[in-house]
Amino acid sequence: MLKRISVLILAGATALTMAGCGSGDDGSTSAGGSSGGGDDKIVMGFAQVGAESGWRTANTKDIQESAKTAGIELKFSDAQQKQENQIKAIRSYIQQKVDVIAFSPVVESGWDTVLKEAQNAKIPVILTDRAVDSKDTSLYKTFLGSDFVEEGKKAGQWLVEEYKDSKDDVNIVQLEGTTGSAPANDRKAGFQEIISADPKFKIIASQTGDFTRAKGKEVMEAFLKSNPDIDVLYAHNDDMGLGAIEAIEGAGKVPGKDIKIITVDAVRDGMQALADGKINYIVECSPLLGTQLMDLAKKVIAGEQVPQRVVTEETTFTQEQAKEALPNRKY
Ligand code: GYE
Repeated sequence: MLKRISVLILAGATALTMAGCGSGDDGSTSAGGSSGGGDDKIVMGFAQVGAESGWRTANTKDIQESAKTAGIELKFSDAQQKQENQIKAIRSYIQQKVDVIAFSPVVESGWDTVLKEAQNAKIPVILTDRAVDSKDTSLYKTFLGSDFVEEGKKAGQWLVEEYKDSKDDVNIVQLEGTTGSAPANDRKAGFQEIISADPKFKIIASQTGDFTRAKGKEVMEAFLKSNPDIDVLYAHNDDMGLGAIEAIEGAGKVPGKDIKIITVDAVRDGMQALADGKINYIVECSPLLGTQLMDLAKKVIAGEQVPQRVVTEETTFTQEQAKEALPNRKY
């Protein structure tokens, strides 16, 4: 009984804090259950990008599990890689008066209006995984995710090292992520910065594969048809790389040997292909953002100060390292 009372008191305190920070001007909060979770539970609206890759599937699962563990009620939507769907989802979370909105923006641009709407409704927003290019950084509380420029640089550094003794041109094809997305923009820029130090590195073709396996295969088939002499493929994620491997094998070439392959993510299927010698190097990008996201949400709702940027820690994998890491890989 006592326990129940103290839970209620705590819940009351949380509800008050939530009223101040998130649930609008109705001081008593959610008597009618408008936030959907009763008074004692934080309600988070999460607008996910889609289900385009192994990374995304792992990310979604981790967020759902972490919400449960943290005792946060999660309203979840999948935008199928379309910005308009994400905007709709965010508007519906605003209408439902959730306590906090988190989302992983499909593309970088075009968010100011809807973020302003959330701000006017006093609902804090947390960016997860991908960034927005809004000038007004007060539109979101914090941005949790990887440094994609750094990932691109790591990919470039491996390549420079791999070809350090070669004087010949190195013909590179690039499979870009979703056009306009932060990881596509930044992984391209970071890679370019490193390889441009030596003119022998030539990007002979570069096109989006939308972060999917099917598109990666399709675009690689086209690359192979128009470019007989490809030395290296740089794919902005494992899935596009895995699709490209099918195209390369279909063209009678040996992935990892005839064409060297660098990818980003390090999901299980990618790591398996790396261990099997079909990929040469993977730059890790961790999808396990859930626990940190829930912690940040609690802090933001409690009115605590949080850093504007929280960068995920990541590593890289060679073929040998992939063999070692695979048995314990969680996703
Ligand atoms: O690398 C890719 C996914 O935004 C970091 O999106 C994420 C990227 C990830 O589709 O596989």
